[in-house]
Amino acid sequence: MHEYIGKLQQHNMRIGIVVSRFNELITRGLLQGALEGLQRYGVDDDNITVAWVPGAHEIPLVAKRLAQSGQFDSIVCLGAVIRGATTHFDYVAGNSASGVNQVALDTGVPVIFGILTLETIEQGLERAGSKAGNKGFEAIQAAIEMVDLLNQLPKPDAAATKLKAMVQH
Ligand code: INI
Repeated sequence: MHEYIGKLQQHNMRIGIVVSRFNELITRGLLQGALEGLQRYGVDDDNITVAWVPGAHEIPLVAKRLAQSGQFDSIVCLGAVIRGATTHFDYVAGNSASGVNQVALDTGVPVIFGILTLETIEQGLERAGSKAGNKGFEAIQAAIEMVDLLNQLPKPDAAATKLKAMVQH
């Protein structure tokens, strides 16, 4: 039997963080938790890049650019979508979730979903450092674990991947 599990250890990991300005009170808390996590696990400051976007809707495009650059081992996405009186919430929350997921599948780079979907601002503040821990910190742990796991797993078969890309075009 072959069993794999990512460890919370990193060697010279390069990380891109995409964070949204919408609901900035919450997202700044998430970013702070993420930066504390990176410091805790010994990630070099020079290996950390932060890109701010207007809202959660813009996160996937910027995450994709960073992932495609080849300069990052993982991308961490941080945002806060709060349910309002309109259906806007469903579009922003749904599209950002599926967009982030798609970037990971398209690029093979682990893209971590640290976008909170919330009923109230209070719930967001609780999850961004006040009562219920910090989801930004947890997102960093997920990133480190995924990078380690993917390093352990068998690499994609280059020939098969190239053939599939040719067939799709
Ligand atoms: N963006 C968020 O990050 N959170 C929200 O709660 C939110 N709401 O509720 O509207 C939100 N909207 C902005 C959206 O992400 C885009 O920036 C905007 O639509 C421009 O494309």
